[in-house]
Order: sequence, then C-alpha cells, then structure tokens
Amino acid sequence: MESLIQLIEETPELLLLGSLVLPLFLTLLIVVFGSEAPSPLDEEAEPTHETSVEAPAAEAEAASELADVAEPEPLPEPEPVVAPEPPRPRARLADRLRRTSEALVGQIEGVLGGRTVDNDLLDDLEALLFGADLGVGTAEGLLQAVRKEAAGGDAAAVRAVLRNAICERLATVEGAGDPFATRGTPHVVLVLGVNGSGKTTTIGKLAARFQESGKTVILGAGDTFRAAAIEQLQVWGERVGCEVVASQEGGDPAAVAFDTLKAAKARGRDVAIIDTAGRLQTKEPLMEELKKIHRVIGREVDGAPHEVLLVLDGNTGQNAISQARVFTEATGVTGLVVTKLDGTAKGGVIVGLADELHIPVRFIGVGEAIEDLREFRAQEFVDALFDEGGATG
Ligand SMILES: Nc1nc2c(ncn2[C@@H]2O[C@H](COP(=O)(O)OP(=O)(O)OP(=O)(O)O)[C@@H](O)[C@H]2O)c(=O)[nH]1
Ligand SMILES: [Mg+2]
Repeated sequence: MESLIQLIEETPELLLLGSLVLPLFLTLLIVVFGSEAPSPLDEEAEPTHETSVEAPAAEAEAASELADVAEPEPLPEPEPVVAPEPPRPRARLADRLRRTSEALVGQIEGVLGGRTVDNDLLDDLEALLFGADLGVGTAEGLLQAVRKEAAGGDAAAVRAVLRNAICERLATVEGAGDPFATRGTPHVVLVLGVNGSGKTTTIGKLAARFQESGKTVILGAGDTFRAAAIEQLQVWGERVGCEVVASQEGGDPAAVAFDTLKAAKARGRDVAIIDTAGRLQTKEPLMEELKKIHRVIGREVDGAPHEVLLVLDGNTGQNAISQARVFTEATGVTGLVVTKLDGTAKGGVIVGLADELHIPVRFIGVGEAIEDLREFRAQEFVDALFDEGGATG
C-alpha cells in the first residue's frame, strides 16, 4: 500500500488517468448489469399481471391454513321460503254472533235468577226480547210459547223453549238446495239494498264463492252514481279474478246490466252478478229505476234475474223489515242477505224477518272477508246463538 502511495506521488499522471478510467468502468458495469438492479421507481410501479394473480393465490393459501385452525364460519341462515298464505280458518259462528247472543240469551239467567216463570217474570223477559230487536209480533209470539210451555219452569226451561221457537221460525226461511247452483245461461243475480248495507262487499264474496265452486263469473257495475263505487267493484273483480263490465260515472245502470249480460253470453260466463246503487226504499224514482233494470235483464236472458238478493244491514234492526217490504213489492226479492251480524246486538231481527216476511235468507255476513259470507242454516245459527256444546262453523 505504501509503495502504491509512493508511486502516485512520483507519477501524478497515473491519478489523472485513474480518475478518467474509473467512471468509464463504472458506466460499463451499469450498462451491463443495470437493468437487473432494483430501482426505487420500481416499487411504485403498477402491479403487473403476474403479481395480481400471485397475490390471491398467496392469500388463498394463507386462508386455507387459517381454516385448518380456526372455527368454521357458521353457514348463513337460509332465506325463509315464502309459503302461500294458508286459507284462514273460519271463525266460529258463535264468536261472530256473540253480541246478539248475549242480548238474546245471555241475559236469561240474569233475568230469571232463582225465579220461576210467572207474569212478573214474563214482563222482564219481554223487555229482554225487545232489546234483541226481534220485533213486537215475534217477541209476543215467543213469550206466548214460554207462557204455555215453560210455566213454573226455570231458566233452563225458558232457554229450551226459546231455542225451539226461534229455530222453528228460522227453519221456514232456510233456502232450499245449493245456493251456488245455476238456473240460467248465464245465471243472473241482481243485488239491491239501501246505502251502505253491504251490497258490493257481498257481491265480491259471492263471486269468489261461485268461482270456488267451479263457475265462471262476470260482474256488472250497475252502481253508476259514484266513480268510487265502480272502482270498488273493479277491485273485487281483480281480487277474485273475474271480469267487471262498467260504464262511466253517471251512466245508465240498465245499460250496464244489458252490456254485462251481452258480455256474459258472448264469453260463455256461467254467472252474472249485477251491483246497483244504494237507494232508500222511500225514493220512488229510484225504485222505478230498479224496475227498469229488472225488465231489461228479463228481456235479455230467459227467466232472469234468477235471483234478486236484497242486502240488509243487521245493525238497522227493525228498519230492515220495512226495507224488505218495500223492495219486495218493487222488484220481487227472492232472497235476503243479512250482513254485519258480527258487529251488532240486533241480530235478532233475522227472526223477525223470518216471522213476518217469509223470504228465504240465503246468506249472512259475519265480517268483511270472503269466508265471512255464510250460507244461512237455521239449526247452525240457533246453535251459535245459544252456543251450547261448543257449536262450530
Ligand atoms: N263487519 C262487517 N262489515 C261488513 C259486512 N258486509 C259489509 N261490510 C262493510 O260495510 C261497508 C259497506 O259495504 P259496501 O259493500 O260498500 O256497501 P254497499 O251496500 O255496496 O254501499 P253503497 O254502494 O254505498 O250503497 C264496508 O266497509 C264493508 O266492508 C259484514 O258482514 N260485516
Ligand atoms: Mg256498493
């Protein structure tokens, strides 16, 4: 090393030469090996295809290792399968008739207490029967039966006599045969009643029931008074899956009835049900309009209308009897539907209707759903009213 320093001191040209050659030598090295040398810029470069493939592979490997030791992830809960809504179980008739039942029979024990049937007691019983909206004549008739058959008897004897007497009266208005049997082509049902009695709702329920029994149905929106009434029937049509024939608001209801029957014939529908506007039985022009609808229907289909259903709101009590009288005179009502028996204590009116008018009660309405339209069966109705032995149905 000393001799190298001495040599440089003696020949300074050598240092100059070395300072020129060394950079050249270094440059040559960079040219030859530089491309393989890592560059600080390389770290910021976009990942290449190669790296993007490798990374997940590495991750997957790591994950699979973890999986060997970690608790397995719980599987996600399976999506609940949406099952079609099961048909709703029909409510017990006794539950739906609870308020009328309480008004009519529920208080008998309270009225009688430990007493037996005598004149004083008959006065109390009379008040009870009037409270259930049976009507004067019917209440009198029932009291007469109690006087004759339960004199000296107790509460159980009175119940038994009332039960039999009511059942006898109701049996006279039980419609004969299948209410969904058809008698024409199409079978035409005209539906009448005062405002809000439940006509349109009853038509919707009826259409559903006819269709369930395998019949095809067409509806006629003969209540042209309000656009909302037409829409209400159309909603039922959609719900039930049947066609609705309708005109503009304010159209002629007889023309709608005519169009409905034409459509029913053209399309081979089994049943045509015609809605009408609610009308007070005291309004003469409106009753005349009903007669016109009735005539038009009769001209279009032989023997039609095969059924003229008068819909009565059970809440109206005794007024239902006067409504039934006037509508029957105007249009020859063939059957009654008594609705809203689920929400009233005045359901006893059905006994009064039977007693005074003798028009068959085809159906009763005990709620707003399709299954709440029940065929009227006297025995079943009385069992529900007296609710002994857990009447069902
Ligand atoms: N709780 C109960 N409600 C009922 C029953 N029948 C009908 N309704 C309800 O009574 C109301 C009137 O029924 P609608 O069918 O519109 O009566 P409507 O006779 O067609 O009435 P208008 O066309 O206005 O004359 C509606 O809210 C129905 O849901 C029933 O049996 N029970
Ligand atoms: Mg209506």
